[in-house]
Amino acid sequence: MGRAEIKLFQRDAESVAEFLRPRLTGDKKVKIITHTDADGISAAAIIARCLYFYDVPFNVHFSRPKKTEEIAKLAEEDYDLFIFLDQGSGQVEAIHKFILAKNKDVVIIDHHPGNLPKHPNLVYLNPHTCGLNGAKDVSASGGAYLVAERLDLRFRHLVGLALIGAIGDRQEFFSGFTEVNDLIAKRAIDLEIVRQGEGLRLIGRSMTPVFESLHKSTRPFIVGISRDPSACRILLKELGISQTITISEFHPEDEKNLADAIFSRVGSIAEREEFRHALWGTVYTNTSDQIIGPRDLREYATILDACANFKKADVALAMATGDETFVKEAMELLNLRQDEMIKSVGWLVKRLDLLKDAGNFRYIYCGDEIDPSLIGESISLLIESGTVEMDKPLLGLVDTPTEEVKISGRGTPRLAMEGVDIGGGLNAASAEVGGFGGGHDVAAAARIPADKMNEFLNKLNEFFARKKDGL
Ligand SMILES: [Mn+2]
Repeated sequence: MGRAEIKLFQRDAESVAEFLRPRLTGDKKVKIITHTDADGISAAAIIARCLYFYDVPFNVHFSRPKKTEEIAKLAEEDYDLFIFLDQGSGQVEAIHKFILAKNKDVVIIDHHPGNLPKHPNLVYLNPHTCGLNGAKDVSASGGAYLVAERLDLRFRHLVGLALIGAIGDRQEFFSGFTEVNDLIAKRAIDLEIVRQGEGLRLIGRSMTPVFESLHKSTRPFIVGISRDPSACRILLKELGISQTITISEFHPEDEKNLADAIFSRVGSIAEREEFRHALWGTVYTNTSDQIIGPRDLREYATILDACANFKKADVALAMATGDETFVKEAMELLNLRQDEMIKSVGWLVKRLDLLKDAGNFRYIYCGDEIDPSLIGESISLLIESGTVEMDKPLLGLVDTPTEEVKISGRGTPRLAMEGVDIGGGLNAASAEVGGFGGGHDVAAAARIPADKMNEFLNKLNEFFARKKDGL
């Protein structure tokens, strides 16, 4: 991978811009269909801001990728142009059958794989058709941004949103961004629209007093600090740091001192790279006043996701399109989300006595202590807390109200490189006990009948053992 693939992707972005230009005259009505997460919201915000600029009437709809019958219904709506963001590649057949067949226009900006046949009324931008990796090299927001930039260089101040979407989709790695994301980040930094630095990566660094950031910290959950207000107070007092300023207002020396104090307080946890990188590393700061809300890009992505989690993606979109009146509500939703997550991950960290080693993976059965909708993220946060060794996959299991057990599995990029495929494992083992599941090599989920838990764990252990032996 490299220059040639990135060039192809940029050429495709130009084709989408060319397709859009004559359709942005204001007499065509546009429907945007996008995903309910930070990437989908950021991508929609970028395109929405272009449409505002050109006075094009439009409507934004948030949903999971649509089923065939839903696309048939969508085609009945009174719009001339349908823009699918962060989805659409997997629905091309239905899009052809129902929307293109009605002589309507379609744009797909997506980073999920799919079979994309050509049609005169369809253009798409997708890293998979350019030899790039859609899971890590670019998100839907990155694609949307490149299209916007080609429409008019004045949209360049939106570049922060491209990176917010990538961060939301966890496309930022210990070593930084890759390929198209890397190109976008470098350009944003060169143009001084985004500033890159090193610092504490705690959520809230640009908007919340440090005391709040610390005692509500889930990324990472800091043993002995998170959920312990008096420990936070003492720590800040010892360092002579005011509780009420934000981390971004710190003297650079204080920021380093606070990090060192935390590292020394957590003892051997400080040696776990998941914890180290979660606490300290690259931070990106938006400097353009065209994007309102938090300046820190990770914080921004977390807020968008928090809104989406409470089914308030419209609040997130309003903020991301520049409506100041929604910032407060978005921040409140972030607060609620953090309360929820810190309760779950706090419980996990406290009950590590329940953690069991199955041989080829570790697991923790939580009964009904953690909500099934939160277990996946909770396990990710448990890993970032540095309290579990990650030389093998980690699974969280919870009871559901429907007499099932939900399983969320998480690995690390290193395990994936060694060939550990959690999605494949959960898929195979759940199928063998009458359940279902799947996902990616580093993150996956499954559901099984409640009485089949032990059988499932044995099957999964065998699956990983077979893979290890190269069978
Ligand atoms: Mn995405």
